[in-house]
This record gives sequence, C-alpha cells and structure tokens, in this order.
Amino acid sequence: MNQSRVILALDVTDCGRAMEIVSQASPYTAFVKINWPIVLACGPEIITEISKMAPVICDFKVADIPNTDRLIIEQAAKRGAAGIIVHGFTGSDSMEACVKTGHSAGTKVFVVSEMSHPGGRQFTAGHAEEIVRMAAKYGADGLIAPATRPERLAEIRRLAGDMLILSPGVGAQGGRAADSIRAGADYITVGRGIYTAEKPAEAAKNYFEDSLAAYRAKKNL
Ligand code: NUP
Repeated sequence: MNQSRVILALDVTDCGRAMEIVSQASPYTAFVKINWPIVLACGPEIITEISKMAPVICDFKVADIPNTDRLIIEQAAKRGAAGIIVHGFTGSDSMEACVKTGHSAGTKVFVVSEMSHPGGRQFTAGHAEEIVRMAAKYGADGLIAPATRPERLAEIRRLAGDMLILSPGVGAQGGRAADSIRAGADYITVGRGIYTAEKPAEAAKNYFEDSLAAYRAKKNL
C-alpha cells in the first residue's frame, strides 16, 4: 500500500472502464472500495481482479443476523477482500460475529457510524455514538463517518480514540478533502469526484495531494 489517504469508490458498471480507472488512479489511492453496482454488473470475481492491482474494501454494508453476516464476510474474504464494511445498527451479536469472522479470515472490518447523505441525520446520527462505542468494544478496525458534516466527524473522532476513520462524501456530496482529514478522517472516500472526471488520474492526484498535505500537517510529519 502507498502513502495515499484516498479510497477510490469504484461505483462503475462498465467493467472494462472500471479496470481502466483503477489502473490510472491506483498510484494515488490506498484502497479501492467496491459496492453492489460493480459486483452485480461484473460478478464477484471483480474482487479478485481488482485485488491484483490494489487492496479492495467491499462496501457491502453487511446488516443481518450473525450467521448470515458470517457467510457473507467469509465469501468476500475468500475472493480476496482486504476489508469489509458492515452496519452497526444490527446490534452487539451481529457486530461480534462480523469482527470475529473478518479477523479469522484476514479481513479488516469497518463499521458505518453516521451516514453522509442528508437522510443520514434522520436515524444514523442519533445512534452514531452508541455504534462507535460498540465497534470499539468488539475490536472493529475502523469506522465510516461523514465528510459532509465535519463537525460530526470531529465528534466521532473524539469518541473513536485511535480507531481508523474512513470518510465518504468528499466531492460529489459536497465534502472537502482537507477539511475531512483535519476533522478526524484517516482516509477520504471519493467516487464520482474521480470516476466521472474527464481525467480520473488527474482528479485522483489532486485528492491525493490535498489529503496527504492535510494529513501530514495534522500528524506533524
Ligand atoms: O455514509 C456513507 N456514505 C457514502 O457515500 C457510507 C458509504 N459507504 N458511502 C459510499 O461512499 C457510497 O455508497 C459510495 O460508494 C461512496 C461515495 O461515492 P461518491 O458520492 O463520492 O460518488
């Protein structure tokens, strides 16, 4: 993995184009995050294919009973997922199953705290603190917290201690790279801001530079 603080959200359903964007942007990205659109369009083998070029986080927002969570995470890990995103609202037993399964399969587990879209205020914001505490208690590797609301991101950072924070909402949803890093993100997640750009590699490079400069300043590096 390189020193990048950028996660590329590859919500692209043209499989050839998706691979092209990964190869252009991967020098500037730490992880490639894939979600249901690309898996439904290109098949689960896309996890393995992209993993040959960059570590892959499967944003499957796993949210089920413990046994089903376990089965999903095992299959993603078998395909090569370096990380998986799960929901926390399913409660402690599901959380525990997700973390245990992920860790025994060698996959990092990231938990959604508060979602980045406007609707994220409606239900997730009111429970974000409990979810952060539960994720920490069960040993999750990190959290998802909104780049669209830096003040909330800062509050989640305060509760999260030194857990990793991955922050979506930079670019198309209005969040800004440097603000998110300053507020507490370790990584920013950018989808449309890169993959719909005329020159995705250039866009990725800009996010790479802005976020890395803010990260170095924050860490006194
Ligand atoms: O709260 C969340 N917000 C969010 O946008 C949790 C997420 N996992 N995401 C995902 O991040 C979303 O599904 C998409 O894959 C990516 C953001 O993409 P974009 O808005 O930068 O295009």
